Amino acid sequence: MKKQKLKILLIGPCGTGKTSIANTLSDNGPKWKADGSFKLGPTKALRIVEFDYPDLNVNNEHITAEIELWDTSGDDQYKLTWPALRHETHGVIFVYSRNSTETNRKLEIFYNYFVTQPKLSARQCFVINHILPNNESDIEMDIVKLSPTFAKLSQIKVNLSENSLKLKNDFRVYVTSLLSTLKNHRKE
Ligand SMILES: Nc1nc2c(ncn2[C@@H]2O[C@H](COP(=O)(O)OP(=O)(O)OP(=O)(O)O)[C@@H](O)[C@H]2O)c(=O)[nH]1
Ligand SMILES: [Mg+2]
Repeated sequence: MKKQKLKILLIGPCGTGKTSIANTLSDNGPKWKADGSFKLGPTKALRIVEFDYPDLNVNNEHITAEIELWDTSGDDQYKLTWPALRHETHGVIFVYSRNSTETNRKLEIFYNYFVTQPKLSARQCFVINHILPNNESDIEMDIVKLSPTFAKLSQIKVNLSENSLKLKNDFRVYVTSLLSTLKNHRKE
């Protein structure tokens, strides 16, 4: 069966659950605990999680996707790593948890740097709205819609504590469509 490597970035503001999502998708690494007995710490710059998706049907061709999921930190202090992050990237997944002016501002900066500048297409992107429980101090006063840039991207809303299987299924669909998009790019 044909194999294809895919470098996929997981980017978004700090504390939106990127590491939690990466660990869920790869069935690996520590998970947060619903009873609060374990919390994930902030990612230091980057971790790369590798796993395979065998036997994906991409326009009637069977392909094993060898996925490198780059679980990045949302902290601006690691901006120096950005050129390495976007180098030869096939796909970009944006993660956010609450709609706010600040979230929009950050997502726009990420989109411009990781999608517009390297000329990726909207079809190579995926947006995850990760529902995290708000605590009192966290309640957002300025709930705003995501900017029009994001309206055209494929988007899901997920609550890992209720339905992590949905995340896995939607990710599989995204990977299959990404492989198909890359195949079409090569034909052009
Ligand atoms: N209740 C709940 N908490 C979660 C969930 N996912 C993550 N958390 C907690 O939310 C916090 C942030 O999650 P992370 O996955 O570390 O967030 P991140 O986007 O990787 O953050 P950075 O690495 O700092 O950019 C951690 O304290 C987690 O334990 C979830 O699905 N439900
Ligand atoms: Mg992290």
